[in-house]
Amino acid sequence: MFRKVLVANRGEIALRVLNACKELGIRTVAVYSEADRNSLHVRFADEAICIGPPRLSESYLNVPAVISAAEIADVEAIHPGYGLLSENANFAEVCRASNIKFIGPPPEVTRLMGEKEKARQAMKKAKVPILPGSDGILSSVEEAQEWAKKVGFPVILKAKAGGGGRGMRIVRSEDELPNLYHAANTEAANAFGNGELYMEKFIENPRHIEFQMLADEHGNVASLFERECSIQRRHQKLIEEAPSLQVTPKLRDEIGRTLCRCLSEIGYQNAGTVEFLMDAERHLYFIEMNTRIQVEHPVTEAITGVDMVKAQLRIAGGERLDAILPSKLEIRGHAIECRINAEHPRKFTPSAGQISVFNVPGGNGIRVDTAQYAEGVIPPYYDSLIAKLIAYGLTRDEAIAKMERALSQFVVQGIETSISLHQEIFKDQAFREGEFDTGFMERFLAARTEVAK
Ligand code: MV4
Repeated sequence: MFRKVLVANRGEIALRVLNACKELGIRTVAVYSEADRNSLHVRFADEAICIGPPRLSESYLNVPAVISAAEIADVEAIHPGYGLLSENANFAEVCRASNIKFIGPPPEVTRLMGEKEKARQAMKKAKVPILPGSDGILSSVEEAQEWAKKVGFPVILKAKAGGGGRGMRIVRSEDELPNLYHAANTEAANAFGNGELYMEKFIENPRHIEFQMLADEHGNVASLFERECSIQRRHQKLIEEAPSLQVTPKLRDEIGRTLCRCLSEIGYQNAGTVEFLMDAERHLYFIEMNTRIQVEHPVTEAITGVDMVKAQLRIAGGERLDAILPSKLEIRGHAIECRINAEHPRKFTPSAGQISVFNVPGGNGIRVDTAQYAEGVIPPYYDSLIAKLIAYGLTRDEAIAKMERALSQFVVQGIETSISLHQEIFKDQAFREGEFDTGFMERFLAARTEVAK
């Protein structure tokens, strides 16, 4: 196992990774920006190195600064957490060139999955179900029209370099296509420096379901089952749960097996998430793959009992999956996560400042991942996630009851948070019955505005 690891992140995930290192007896090095001097990830690491001013581009995204810190501290590996440098293949290549192990997949695989159309073709080749759509990149509006006729409207244009909802256009009829093609093309060229587009059949209000995978460096791959992530607003997830009520044991097993074969063929390594859309007939279709640990990994940890960050470290250290995982992975119980954000619960405007009161709930079935504390300061430069509240029960109803109890005991004063929004969602009948899709939040917020009038 590694002697010393650098954690190239901040906030709750930096703390989560430090904790996993500690439990494995690995020495830890934190990096931090000038705005994070008093952060818990700095306090709890064995060593901490300031890598620059508050702005992300000058600190946490500054590759030479991060690599210099790793060399000065003489670490053997870097864990990137999520966001920031976690899906940057160039960074993983610089790590490799500097003889530092990047804890994640090889840069070649990260690059393949970053090119969404190539990822789609790779999945198709391995018999993972994909949506009807173009075979490769569209070379002109004319070619787009031909594919749209074949696939049938509505279709969606997506940027090859996109993801997370940027550079997409829904096209509902032939006459709309030329304008929307040019709009998507221009937007993608400006946002990603690459305007190339592909096309898929558009699914109206799908559910968003993702499979958690772990792969070792010896060709072994395991599925840690799915998470349901449809409760989101503007591509920001708010609530995730596992397992999904919509996935039957048969479908779970089929998709899991197919993905294991597929990722083994591709040479995937470490943790990864394969995203699917589910249509009204409950069919799953691959859309993209995330090559990092995700925010919502604790719900999978709760239902499988696997410490996924420890698994990441051990995989990167060369261990085999059969030494890391139980002999038979099984789902036990149900877990739900609420992302607590420092933002106005109705307006969604970010809320920076100093926390005065911070009471974290606990007790049976409750887990809170946070790097915040009373008198801590939320800087205005970074994302608004301040805590993840995870409830676990033997049934979904039990997890809901525990979550509602814990939300009522989570007290944050001094800044605004999304806690009251979560409490309202948990009162919603459709949510409680599991009757929701990716259109849920828009409908929920529209109905709430009506009531407020
Ligand atoms: C789609 C889709 C419907 N049909 N693709 C949005 C983000 C990106 N990861 C993929 N997205 C979508 N792709 C087809 N063919 C609808 C969405 C989508 C969505 C997907 C997952 C979670 C939330 C979403 C919210 C709006 C649209």
